[in-house]
Amino acid sequence: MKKINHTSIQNIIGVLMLVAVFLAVAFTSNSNKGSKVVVEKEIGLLQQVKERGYVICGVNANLPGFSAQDESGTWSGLDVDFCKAVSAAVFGDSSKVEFVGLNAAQRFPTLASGNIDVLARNTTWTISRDVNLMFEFAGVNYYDGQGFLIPTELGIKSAKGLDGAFVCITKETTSELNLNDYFAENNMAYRPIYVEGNKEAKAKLFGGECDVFTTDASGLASARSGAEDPSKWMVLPEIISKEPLGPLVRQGDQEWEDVIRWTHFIMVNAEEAGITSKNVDEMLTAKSKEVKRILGVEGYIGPMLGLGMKFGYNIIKQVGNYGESFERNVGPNTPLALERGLNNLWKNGGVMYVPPIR
Ligand SMILES: N[C@@H](CCC(=O)N[C@@H](CS)C(=O)NCC(=O)O)C(=O)O
Repeated sequence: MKKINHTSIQNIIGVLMLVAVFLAVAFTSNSNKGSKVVVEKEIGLLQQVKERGYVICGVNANLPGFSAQDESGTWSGLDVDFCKAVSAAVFGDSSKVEFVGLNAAQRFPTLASGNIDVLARNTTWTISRDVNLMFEFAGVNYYDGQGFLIPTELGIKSAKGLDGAFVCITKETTSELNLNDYFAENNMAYRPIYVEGNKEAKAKLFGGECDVFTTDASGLASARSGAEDPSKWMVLPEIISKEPLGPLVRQGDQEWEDVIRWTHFIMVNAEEAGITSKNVDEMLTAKSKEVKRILGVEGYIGPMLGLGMKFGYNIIKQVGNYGESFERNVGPNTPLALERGLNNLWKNGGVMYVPPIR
């Protein structure tokens, strides 16, 4: 992980802006009575990101399918694609991203401190994170739920058979809270084995130190795909929670929040409209008005967001639509082998339904 310290630069910019605003107000109110009051507008994060030349995206350091690095240091995954899409939207170039790998405990302090611009790290949208921690979730890029992964030879068929089990659990996650609730509600006990992340959980589960690993079902699929023989591991049928995972930003910068939100929405809308990375150039001349708006051929969608006319085109051309990203990273033909399920478009039986580009 790269060490970064953007906070001090941001702090200096922040102080300079406050001084500018103060001087503008003081000057106009003391010596310019009767004339127009000019107050400098605070520079938002979108402008800061543009000036910096790249976006800083907090991701999971080690969750293949969602975000992970290969031996050469190249990042890939559904969340990584989202960061690239933001970069394509802002810069017309999906490569202008600095990835910061974060574990569960690091993610919120890092976002709050301003060291990252956006967090796209299999993070569940909950009321306490939204309201109490003062973040804003921009949407849901993966509808998930919590499950249990066990060695097939344990012979258990239901989570109700886990009374007394040694459970591998990641600290500072919704998984930890749900686990407590589920066992208490079912009058069962468990012995927690706390882990920092997937890597440790896999080592402890595959090494026999815990009987079961519990987390988001997508995380279980990712862990299982890393086993020497995945067929020796099974996911129990119970899904004990709702885990809507999505990107989030700090509260208070609506312009930036909108860029993040509509980056996701445009990827889903593109899938709905049948625009892919392969056919996007042909689609530029399609008759559909919706397609024209998504690709910036008609309308004024990009500039409304502080982006270029072609921001949608750039996202789809360089990263693809939501379905393409799903298939490439976590779908049936990947080691995670996840079905679209809830993440299918609403038209196809799922709950992926986003506001229109209009
Ligand atoms: N979605 C849950 C769980 C997120 C989470 O951190 N899950 C663990 C288990 S899959 C993880 O991502 N581990 C990867 C790692 O840090 O190595 C939340 O937002 O609290």
